[in-house]
This record gives sequence, C-alpha cells and structure tokens, in this order.
Amino acid sequence: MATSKKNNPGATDGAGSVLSTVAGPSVSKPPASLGSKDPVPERLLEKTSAEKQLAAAAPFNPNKPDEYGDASRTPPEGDHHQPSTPAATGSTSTEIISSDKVGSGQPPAGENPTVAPLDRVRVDGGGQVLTTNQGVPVADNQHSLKIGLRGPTAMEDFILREKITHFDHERIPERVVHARGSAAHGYFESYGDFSELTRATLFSAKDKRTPVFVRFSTVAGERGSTDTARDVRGFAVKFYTEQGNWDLVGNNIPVFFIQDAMKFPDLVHAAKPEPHHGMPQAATAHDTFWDFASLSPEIAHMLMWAMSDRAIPRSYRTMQGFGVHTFRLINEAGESRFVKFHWTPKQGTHSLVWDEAVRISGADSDFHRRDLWEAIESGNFPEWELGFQVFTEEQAESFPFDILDPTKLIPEEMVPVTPIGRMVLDRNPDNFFAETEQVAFCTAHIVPGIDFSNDPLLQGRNHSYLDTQISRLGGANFHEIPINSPIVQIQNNQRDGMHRQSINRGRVNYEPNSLGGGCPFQAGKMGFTSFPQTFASEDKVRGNPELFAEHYGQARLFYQSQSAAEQNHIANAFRFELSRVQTLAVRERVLALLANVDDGLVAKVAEGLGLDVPAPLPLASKDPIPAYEPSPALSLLSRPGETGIRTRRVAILVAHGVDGDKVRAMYTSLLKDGAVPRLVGNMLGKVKTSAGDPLDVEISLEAGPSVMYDAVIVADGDKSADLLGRNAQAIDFLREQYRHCKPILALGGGADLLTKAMIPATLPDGSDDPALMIDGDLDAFKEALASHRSFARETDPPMV
Ligand code: HDE
Repeated sequence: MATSKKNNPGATDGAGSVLSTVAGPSVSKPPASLGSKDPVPERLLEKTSAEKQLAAAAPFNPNKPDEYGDASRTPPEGDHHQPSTPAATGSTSTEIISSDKVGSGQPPAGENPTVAPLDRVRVDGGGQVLTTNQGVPVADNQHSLKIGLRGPTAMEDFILREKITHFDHERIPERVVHARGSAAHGYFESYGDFSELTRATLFSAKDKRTPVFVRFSTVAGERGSTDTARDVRGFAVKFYTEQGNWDLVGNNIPVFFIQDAMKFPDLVHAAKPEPHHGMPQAATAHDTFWDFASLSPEIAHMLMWAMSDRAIPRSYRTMQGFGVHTFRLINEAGESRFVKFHWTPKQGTHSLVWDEAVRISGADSDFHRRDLWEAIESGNFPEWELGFQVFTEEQAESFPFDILDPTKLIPEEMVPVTPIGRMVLDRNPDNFFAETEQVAFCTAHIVPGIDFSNDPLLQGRNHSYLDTQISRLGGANFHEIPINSPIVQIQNNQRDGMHRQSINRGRVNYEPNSLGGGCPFQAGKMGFTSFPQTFASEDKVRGNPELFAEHYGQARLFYQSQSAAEQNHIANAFRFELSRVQTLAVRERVLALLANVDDGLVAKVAEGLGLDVPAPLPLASKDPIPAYEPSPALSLLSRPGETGIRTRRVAILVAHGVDGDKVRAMYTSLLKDGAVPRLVGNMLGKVKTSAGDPLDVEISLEAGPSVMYDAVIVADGDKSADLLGRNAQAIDFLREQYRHCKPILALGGGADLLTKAMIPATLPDGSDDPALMIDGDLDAFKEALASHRSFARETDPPMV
C-alpha cells in the first residue's frame, strides 16, 4: 500500500531502493520509517539503516599496523562495535516471524545455542508414538507394504525403505588405531591455585571443577576385539574448560615405540593383523611386528613396558595414565616450564596374569568395559590424581637424555610428581555410539596456558587427529557433534561442510568486517598465543638429535626396577610372543636386542626358545649405555591404592547342604565393605542349605568361570563340598584361582575340595601361603584380598 509523505513524516523518497539487495542511494540518512503497519518491511528498514551505521563506525582497520613486525608478537583485541539493534547483523528482516519450527522470532544475539549442555540432545521416547525420521506416525511397525498378504512388496513402501536405509548406514569407519574403547563422564577438581605455573584456568582455584569425558582403549584390536589383549591402553581425557576444550590424549605407558611421526604408519601396519590373511587379531605375537621391532631398536624401552603386566591391566580403573610427551606450561607473565602429565589411580595399579587374560577373552571379551560400567553404575566412582612433573629448560639440558625423545621418561626420583588435582568418573554415557564412538580427541586441542614441545612425534600427532576425524566422522563439522562441542561459545567464520548444524545468522562470514560490527573479533592477549621459543639458525633437515640414538639405558632401568615376579612375567611374555613368530632370524634379532638390556632376561628368553644368546645388536650411539639408579616407582607393586577391597569380585561356591547362615553373614560383610560377592553354583536355581532353607545361586560355574573373580570362598558344608567336587568346573575353578595367585578361603569340607584340586598347602619354597586360608577367618581373607595377589605361588611352568 502506497503511503504519502504527508501522513508519514519519517518516510523519504527513495526508501524503496534503500531496501534493495543491489546498490542503494547515496543519501547518508536513510528514512526512519516506511510508515508501514507491516513489521517486516519496517524491520528491513531498521536493519538496513543500522547495518550502514555499524559499517560507518569503522572508517578504517585500526589494527592493521599491529599485524607486522614486533607489534604482531602481542596481537591486540579485534576492533569491534556494538550494533544499535540486533537487526543490524541479522540475515533477514523476516527473522521476527515465529513458528514452532523457526523459533520465537527473537534474534539470538551473541549466542551459539549448539554448545548448550547435552540435555538439548538427550532423547526419551517414553509415552510417545513411533514415527519416521520425518516425524510421521507409523501405523504398523511389523509389516512391509505388500500387494496382497503373500506379496510382492511394494516399492512405494517409504517407511520400510527409510528404516532399512538408515540401518544400512549405521556403521561408521572405526578408529584406525584405538578402535576398541569405553568411556565415561566425570569431573576434574583442582587442588589449588596453580596460576604461578599456568594460565590455564582449570587450575586456577582450589576445588574448581571442570567437566571431563574420558575414553580408555586398546590400540591394535578392531572395534569388537577382546578387552584383555596384551596391548598398550589409551587414556584420553577431554576437559571441557571455560577456555575451550583441552584433550590430553595419553596412554597407560609413559613412553612410545618410535621417535618420529614418520614411522607411525609402519609401526601400526606391522602390529595390526598381517595383510595377506588378516591374522592375528589384537595381538603383536606375529612375525611382522617383531620383524619391525627388532630392526627399530629405539623400541627397546617400550617393549619392556608392553611385555610387562602394564599391558594386561586388571581394570581400566587400575591403570596409570601419562601424557607421554613433554609439554609446556605457560603462566600469565609468559614464562614457560616443561611438564610431563601423570594420572595415578586411587584404586591402585593392578594387572591380570597372562594365563588369566587369555581365559578372560573367552569368558567375557567385554571384561574391562563391563568393569568400568558396573563400577560407575554402582556408585564406586573411579578416581585418579593428576600430577605434574615440572622442570626448566636448564634442568632439561642436564638430563642424560633428550626430553623431546618420547622413548624416554623422567624418573620420579629425578623430578618428583607434584599433585595438582583429582579426576572422578561419575556418570556412564547414555548412548555408546553418540558419545563413546563419536568423541573425537585431538592432541592439538589445547588451551591458553598449555603448549607443545618440539617432540617430533607430538608434532605429527597434532596433524593426524584432526585429519582422521574427517573421514571417520564424515566431514569438517565433527566439532558440532554434541559430545565434541565445548561448553563455551564457538564463534568464527568457518561455514558449510557436510552435516552443518549451526544456522549462522547474518551476511558476515569474514573478518575484518564492518557490516557485523567487526564481530566475532580476535581475542588479543586473553586468547591462545604460542610460546615464542627462540631458535638458533638451523638447516632444514630430516634426522634426529644425537641423544635419540641411545636406546637401552631406560629399558634396563625399567626391567631392573621391577619386582622378581614382574621380571618373570616380562621374560615369559617375550617367550610367548616369540614362540608365535615363525622366522628364526626375527627371533634371534629380538634376542640380540634384549642382550643389550639385561643378561638375565635374554638368557631366560633364549632358553625358553631353545636358542643360544646371540651377540648384542650393535649400538646406534657412540657412547656406552648409560647407567640409571633403579626407580622403585616403576613397579606396579609400589602403588597398592587406597580403596582396599572395594569393587573386588569374590566368588562364594555353594551347593546343597551349605551352611546358609555363614554364607549370608560373609556375603553381607563383604558387601558392606564394598566388595562384590557372588553366589556361584553348579547351576542356577536354589540350593537347600544345611538348615533346609533355600539360597539363590546368582551365577553358574559355566556362565561365571574363575577368571571373572578376584578371590574365592568355598562355603562351609561337607555335603556341598562333595557335590562341588563332582563337577570338574568347580575343580578347575579352584585350580585357576590358585594358579592366578588369588586368595582362597576354604571352610569346612572345602579343604577336601582343595585336596581334590591338588592345590599344595604350602608355597613352593615350603613356607606358609598367606593367601591360602583353610578354615581361616573372613578378616584375614579380606586382608589378602586387599593385597591382591600372592605371586610367591608362581612357578615356571605352573605346578597347578
Ligand atoms: Fe594416537 N592416534 N597416534 N597415540 N592415540 C589415534 O586418532 C597417531 C600416539 C592415542 O579414545 C587416532 O581419533 C599418530 C601416542 C589415544 O578416541 C589417530 C601417532 C599416544 C588414541 C592417531 C600417534 C597416542 C589415539 C586414531 C604418532 C600416547 C585414542 C583415531 C605420531 C601419548 C583416542 C583417532 C580415543 C588415536 C594417530 C601416537 C594415544 C590416527 C600419527 C604417542 C589414546 O589420529
């Protein structure tokens, strides 16, 4: 409707062209109103006028001179201006139109609602009708659409086709390494204000909490592979900090196989199933791995760890975690210190024994996943302490190794670990795929106050993790998947790409700009700035520093710092792995590598393989192998933990005739102390106690074999012991508990069962076995349970 100037004093000739999408008038003052009653064109006028005003607020880019020379070292905050109305930066004048789909018509000025808490995407179907993905209610979810009851099926059946098509595409590529994993939510809590060390604000105040999502994993196995394979474990923590996401993508072993990212594809190809026949799954016990390893002696230190009990943890909850590389901490004054990150479990460090790990793979290949899930579900929240090993450039220079070499650690006796905070995992994910599978960790996700070192492995990782998500998660917008988005704003001019979720408002997708008031503007000094490390003039080269050539000193340090039992386990692991290698030259080459580590170790492994000890591999370094003081902190036994018998699983073997009152009393007492007792019987159902009352068996010997428990009690009762003794599964159960060095309490007739199982009453050296309690009391049993295993029982080969 045309309106006259007389009726509408604000309206001006040419108003129409102010509103055009091409060109505009050269008048400086646009009309104040169109005199229209229609809010949309009025909003367009408001928007156009305000946008022009905003653009005029930036007559030039005042920061330009600061982008060059010395000034560019301290970037200023971006020049930015507040629009007079949110309309100025909107995309469209019609944004004020509301509907159930587009929203309230209020512009979300300065907000990115895609980063709100996960509540916004948690879906529950309770009381709801089943629909298609387009929200159309589905009348019949049982049958496809057919021509007559006996078919054929009609192509028209869009409901069937949508359902099947979605199903066909449910899988995404698995992670190329670390495919098998489990995760949980929780929080990190700082012990104090560490701003002296770092400007990362998650460490800035006592009791300050930061949400985390943590994924544990094996490395080599595929997504469905067994949890208890001999392997390194991933320990990846995503901190959702108020400065953005920080990912500490670590392992349960503090060193790595190789020294340069260039070698990673070779390492992984060699460790994965051999390419011609696809075997073996989740195992390094094959030729290609040991061929690569024996030709890459920088691997020696890592092999000691990977063949040790560290590589078969009892639980994800009983592993240490390490950042592996040296990182930097930067404080507000810009001062840098080096740091190594350590996670120490409050549950203690505990492992399986190899024979047990192999059997668990058959009994429950989800053993670690189940353990983590059940512990959290039952309120036994696992907890780790984060420690920093902080050291200066000068200290680094004095070490006999290069702190950029990821095959070296810094013994705790050399630089102590300072406790910084604790991490508690207190919530299981709602959905495995949406959270655990889609979480994307990246070493390059760091926050102000933390920075990289020049470790060449870390530098390569910084590229790899972002890159791999693009094929794994289907494009460049994986940061918008809810589990990956930070808890703070994401505001930038990145746009488009597969599966884009954000609907960015406005026409400005570049910077500098005046049409968006200069927003979003660069943060200047509150933002992330890299530590300005000085470099002496250097050649562009491929190569390694001299100190990287020393490969054996710390392998020896690790081996010689282990307890006798742990040393035996290492030797046996080498023997097992190399027994599975077919090529003699490879076996011999590994022995030659071990000859540089420890005489006793190589002799034992060689004997197990029926080979002579060969001459040691030539050293790559000109210097002799350095000597280190033993480091007791490297033994798993040095960290028994603080949680005693909590979450330890105890089998109570029962059968008809068992003393029900005693069983109930023990069960209750164990439960009260946080242990997990289970009544295990020949079959499910009820057993009749000696008093005639019924007792419910919780799991059968068949469904819950010995390896699923940390200890066993044979309940009191002559008849029950006799009945159990007629089941070879019960005998095997006890023999395995014994062989795996677990506490055994045999009550009443239970002693006969031990005799039947040919379990020796004393240790191999004739002394008392403190973990074998015949008619002992429950308190002594609990004590043995808390101290985990009695390795003094072990013989090679096992006697039981
Ligand atoms: Fe990884 N690593 N890695 N890695 N890594 C991956 O990233 C890579 C290395 C680690 O739970 C991949 O998202 C290169 C050291 C963990 O999702 C990939 C190099 C350490 C996880 C990748 C290394 C790790 C990964 C596969 C040598 C211990 C699982 C999928 C230069 C400090 C994270 C993915 C999770 C995953 C590359 C070496 C730990 C391909 C190139 C050293 C815990 O990007």
